[in-house]
Amino acid sequence: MASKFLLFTMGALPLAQLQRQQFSQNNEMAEEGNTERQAICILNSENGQTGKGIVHFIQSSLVARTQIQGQFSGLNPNQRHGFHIHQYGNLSQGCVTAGPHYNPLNQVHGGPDSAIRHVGDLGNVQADESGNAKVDFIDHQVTLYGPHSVVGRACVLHRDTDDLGTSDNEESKKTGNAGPRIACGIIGLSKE
Ligand SMILES: [Cu+2]
Ligand SMILES: [Zn+2]
Repeated sequence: MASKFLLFTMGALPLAQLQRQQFSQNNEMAEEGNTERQAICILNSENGQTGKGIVHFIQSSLVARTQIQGQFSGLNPNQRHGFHIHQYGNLSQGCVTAGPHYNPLNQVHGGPDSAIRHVGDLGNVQADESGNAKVDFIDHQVTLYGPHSVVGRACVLHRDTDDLGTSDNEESKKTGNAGPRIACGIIGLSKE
């Protein structure tokens, strides 16, 4: 009797349709952000440079802020280096093809704590006397979910210090005068 009943209900709602419904429900749950997402960016040195690093992005849900943890080496000792998310995950010509700072809201350049900033503006990493640096902070604009997700874009480390948009020149409002790109990598989904 049970199998006859099942056949009857399946006849009323074809199996393919049932599977489609299940699939879209699963997708919606993922888009609602009920599950944690993590991403990783492995920054390799540009030609002739020594800086490199690994950065982890951790976001427990769509509405949570993103934790960003990174380790860098081969930097200029005791110097701050600009660090950003750039628009494209295209490193075919090196870091230059990553394009400009990721800026989906069409704002001017700032720092991570600025009210007005590019989404990709993550400030600077401070190198110690050995040229190593660590960062561990929560960012309020970077997300791994939805249309402004940074997954598939690039993280870029610069030779110079990002002035966070505070200098009195045009470039400050675009790039923070962080200078050439010394290392970069593509942000990809990861598990841990
Ligand atoms: Cu940059
Ligand atoms: Zn910027």
